[in-house]
Amino acid sequence: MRVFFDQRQDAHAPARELHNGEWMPYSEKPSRTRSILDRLGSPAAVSDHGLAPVLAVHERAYVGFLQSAHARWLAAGRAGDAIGYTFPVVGRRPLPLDRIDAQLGAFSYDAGTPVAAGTWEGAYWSAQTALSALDAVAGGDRQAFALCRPPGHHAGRDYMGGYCYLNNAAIAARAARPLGYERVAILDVDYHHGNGTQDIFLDDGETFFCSIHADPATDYPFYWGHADETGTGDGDGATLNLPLPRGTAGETYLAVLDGAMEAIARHRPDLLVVSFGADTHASDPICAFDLDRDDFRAMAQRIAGAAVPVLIVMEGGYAIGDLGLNVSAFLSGFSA
Ligand code: Q9C
Ligand code: ZN
Repeated sequence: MRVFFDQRQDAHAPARELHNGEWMPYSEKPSRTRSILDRLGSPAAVSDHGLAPVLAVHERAYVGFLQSAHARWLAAGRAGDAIGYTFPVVGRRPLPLDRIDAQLGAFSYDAGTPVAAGTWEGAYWSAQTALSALDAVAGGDRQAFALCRPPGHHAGRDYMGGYCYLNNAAIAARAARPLGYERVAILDVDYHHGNGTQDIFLDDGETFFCSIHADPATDYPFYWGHADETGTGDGDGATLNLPLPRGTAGETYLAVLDGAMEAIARHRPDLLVVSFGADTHASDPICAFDLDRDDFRAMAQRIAGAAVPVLIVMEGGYAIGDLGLNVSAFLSGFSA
């Protein structure tokens, strides 16, 4: 399976995040991609698809904010990474405020997602990586792996959060339609619920979104991912959330995945996009499932059983020492 990655993605390197009330080193580090590439070998080249596929998912004002936020943070006399502290999510009037702090709040929902000097460059190339892997699938590859970093599944049309800025999986899923894929399914197997992806496709009946994740009653992002969120309008029934308790191990997880694959099959997709997070592994430092590498391989075998082309998009996974082994175990299941 071809692996897509562009070195410019690693321009994104925030220093720290607010975690459990304390400043901690940022978990979503450039060394994540190095750990993975050490195991997977040289990546295929990423090509530039421009901004149009990004703007098919994200609001122009939000994209402009991402492009300019760090420069405007410095212009306001600040140092380091730009980070908000006021989040107008309740009521959220569309006030066109220019103040950098107001915009950092308006375009995000958490304090764990700073805008660093290289964030736009990294996020832009991460999205281009997903689009390039999509081209490989459209060109006949059975599967392709987009080594996206920064990840994307927590980012919505006009917001960042959870280490995510541009929603790479959503951008690829939207770009797939003009390539002839009418019915797309997105399976999100990151430890955390893919709230951004869910929001983007919530009222879209052609795109089926299914997520298996830690119960948001106990885990981030808390306010999305509950089992009663099933889609709205035309998308009624095209969202399926399968929350699981902390400590879930392989047997339970794989049985739930079987159910997810049956639901996906009922949608009759001609393309499956997998948002893959390795943060379900038992060794992940910030997550609490109990999967091992054999479980990762078994997951991929079940997904491959869908007999549709699969675009795999990297999301989370923070056990940096093991990350390359964990990701390559997952990918190996597609050829087993
Ligand atoms: N530092 C992904 O796995 N952590 N995102 C909340 C604040 C947020 C994880 C504590 C976890 C986001 C792509
Ligand atoms: Zn995650």
